[in-house]
Amino acid sequence: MIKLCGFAASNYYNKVKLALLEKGVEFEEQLVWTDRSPALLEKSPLGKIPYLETEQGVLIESQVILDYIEAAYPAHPLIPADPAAAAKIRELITFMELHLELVARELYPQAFFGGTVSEEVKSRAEKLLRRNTKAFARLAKFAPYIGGSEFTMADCVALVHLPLVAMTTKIIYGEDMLADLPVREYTKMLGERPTVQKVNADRKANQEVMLSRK
Ligand SMILES: N[C@@H](CCC(=O)N[C@@H](CS)C(=O)NCC(=O)O)C(=O)O
Repeated sequence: MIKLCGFAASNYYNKVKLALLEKGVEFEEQLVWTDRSPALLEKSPLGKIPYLETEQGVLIESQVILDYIEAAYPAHPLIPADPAAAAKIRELITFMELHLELVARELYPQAFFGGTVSEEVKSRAEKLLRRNTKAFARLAKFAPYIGGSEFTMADCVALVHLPLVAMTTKIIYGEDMLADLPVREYTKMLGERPTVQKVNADRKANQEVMLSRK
């Protein structure tokens, strides 16, 4: 059986977990912290999670993992069959990860982990996030799902990243840069799905464990 490795406080871990739950794929979970141990680097060369253990070997990078899962388990598709519609879903995913999450990630040490981030980094991220959140507002549909009328892989991504980006900008700049978008309503709507409830409950439990380790 495939094994999802990492920890449930991670947005990238939960993106994969939600997709597996939505598709009804059987999987195990293994708790792995990012400790840079040789054992971890053996599986995931950058020491990042999630990674997926399959019968054919280990896969890293959450989007690669989702694409593998989609191809290996075609039931309950999370990507439209039509190539153009599928590309629009992937466009949203790439946009959220490259232009929102990865930029906001620079700020997480100060926003969530008691560290500090230089003024230079904050100011560069602010410029990018102001521009990128405006652009995202033109792409995202919220109708009611992020890419339109169907739940897709892009929702597995939006659900885990958008609230984090909103919270980070609020903490660091005193302003939720996604406030003009219906992120809260969207998150609430998705929160009615049993799969999302499971992901959220596991995330909260793991966050407590994470805090107690410090
Ligand atoms: N591009 C990677 C990002 C994964 C990632 O950044 N994971 C974080 C946890 S949310 C991590 O492992 N951080 C530890 C580190 O970078 O050393 C993916 O999509 O899987």
